[in-house]
Amino acid sequence: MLDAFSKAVVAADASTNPVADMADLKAFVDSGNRRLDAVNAIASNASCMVSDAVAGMICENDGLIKAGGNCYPNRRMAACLRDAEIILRYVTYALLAGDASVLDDRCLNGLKETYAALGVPSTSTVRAVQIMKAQAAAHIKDQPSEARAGAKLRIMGAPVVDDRCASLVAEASSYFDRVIAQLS
Ligand SMILES: CCC1=C(C)/C(=C/C2=NC(=C\c3[nH]c(/C=C4\NC(=O)[C@H](C)[C@H]4CC)c(C)c3CCC(=O)O)/C(CCC(=O)O)=C2C)NC1=O
Repeated sequence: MLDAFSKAVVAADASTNPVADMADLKAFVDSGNRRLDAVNAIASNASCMVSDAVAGMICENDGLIKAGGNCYPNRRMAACLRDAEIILRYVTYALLAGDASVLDDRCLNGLKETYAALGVPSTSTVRAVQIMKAQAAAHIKDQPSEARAGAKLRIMGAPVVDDRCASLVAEASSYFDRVIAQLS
């Protein structure tokens, strides 16, 4: 598992050079508090995000909870909610570390094959991940939609700067895209 610092050291070592991209590391340190706010925005809303994403996935395809569907019976429904929670958790780890390797190595490695073996429909999982990607962007920007959240609307109130944290939204989105690419 790597993070922004260890990755720079590994890259420098591989080319037997001193660590070169100090500008990138400085930017990582400078944005540290914003990064922690972004991680907190996701982690603090995780159970709501997961249940909403899986419910949305099922609303769009209710065959999943009928006999023969992969969220039927309750044992599989529980496994599905757990998997969505696992994926979201590893995305937040990657965002915290500023590096995707923890997500790749400990969550995505072999997941597509596991799903194929168990008959878990990857297209449906991808749909739930797409919903979590949109939710995460809204929470990092601290602009959850009133229309979608209803009574559960929750504003974190952390300061949001620079185009509503566009770079952290883009980085988090890239980790969700990694999950989607791996399962597609
Ligand atoms: C740490 C990383 C890690 C991951 C990622 C992980 C995933 C994972 N998901 C599994 C099962 C499963 N995953 C799902 C998920 C779904 N079914 C659907 O229809 C939806 C599309 C989707 C939810 C979005 C289901 C239903 C099962 C159980 C399948 C079965 O037993 O038939 C299994 C098989 C073993 C088990 O049931 O616990 C693994 C290993 N386990 C891990 O340790």
